[in-house]
Amino acid sequence: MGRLRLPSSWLWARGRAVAPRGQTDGSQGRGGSGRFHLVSPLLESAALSEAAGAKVYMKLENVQPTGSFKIRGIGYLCQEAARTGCRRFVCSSGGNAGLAAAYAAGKLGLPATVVVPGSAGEAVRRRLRDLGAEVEVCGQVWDEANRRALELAEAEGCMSIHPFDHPLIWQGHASLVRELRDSLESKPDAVVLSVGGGGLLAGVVAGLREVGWPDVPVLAAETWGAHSLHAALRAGRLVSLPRIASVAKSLGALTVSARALQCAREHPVLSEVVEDAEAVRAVERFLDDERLLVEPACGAALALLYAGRLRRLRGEGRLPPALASVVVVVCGGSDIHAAELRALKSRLGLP
Ligand code: PLV
Repeated sequence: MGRLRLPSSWLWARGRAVAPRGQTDGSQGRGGSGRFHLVSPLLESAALSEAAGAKVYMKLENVQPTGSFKIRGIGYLCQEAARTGCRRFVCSSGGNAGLAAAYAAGKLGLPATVVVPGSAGEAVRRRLRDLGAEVEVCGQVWDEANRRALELAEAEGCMSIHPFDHPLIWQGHASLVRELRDSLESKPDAVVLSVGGGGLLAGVVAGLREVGWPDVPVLAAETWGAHSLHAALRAGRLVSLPRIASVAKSLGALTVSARALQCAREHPVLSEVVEDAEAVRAVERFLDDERLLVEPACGAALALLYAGRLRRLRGEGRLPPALASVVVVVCGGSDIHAAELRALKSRLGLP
């Protein structure tokens, strides 16, 4: 069966997948199985607002089942795959997409194999097994694990659940923007998020168009060493990084998806790259400010606010001089704990 293809009954309209009448996009729940993600909290952060010089709302995706936004799109893709006859999921993942796939598989009563690179921490591997998934470790970076997952997915009844590159994943992630529309009084002046392979970016851009906010700029954060979107934008085409040289392992896709690059061309997307140290400092500061522990992958987006990038972009005229409100997607991540944060700080020579 191999890689899941978009069911032919789905339409592709203005860059987004549209379910035919009678099907839903995962937001409302379907066929008794319901959606797997929560409507996540949207909270104002005094500390981030102070740092950014604008009112900052946090979209708290770290409280989703399995600890990240991934369950939105992956949960939806898995539901659709099960509906179209899939009997086993095979997911390659830096960790969080695999956790979402394992969780969705459990809900759907189907087995899952998750292939992770050696860089995925032992705690994540254990959590995957606790969720009932078979775990295979292959290669050092996600791209190598992905090649192995595609091989495994060739088996009868298996489907490959890609961590970021599928229209149904983007459609599922777009639910995040529909929730923003439902809870904010007016549209935000910018959305800040992290980019790995670009699934979250593609989903948020799809959602912004869908709710009639096509002019809201997206600040796309990456770390140096995992800056595949930035490199592609600079080159004007998709390029592969030679290796992943960042502690933000969940952002570690050597090549960003074609859809992410296309989004950055069709939508106002400002690509910003931070140092690992800035991302890790942001993780620690966020823990102190909001008492929430997130991965460096998420720290990259927070760092744009803490390190004054928003102020700089306004100064450069790349964002309007006065911003009423900004939303930061607190994408979360499970591959972090207190000892890991201490280890990261010591590795980066941070006090
Ligand atoms: N992580 C993917 C890809 O890893 C995974 O397999 O879990 N923030 C967190 C906490 C993430 O886990 C990820 C993706 C991202 C941000 C970036 O999301 P994307 O890939 O949709 O841009 C290699």
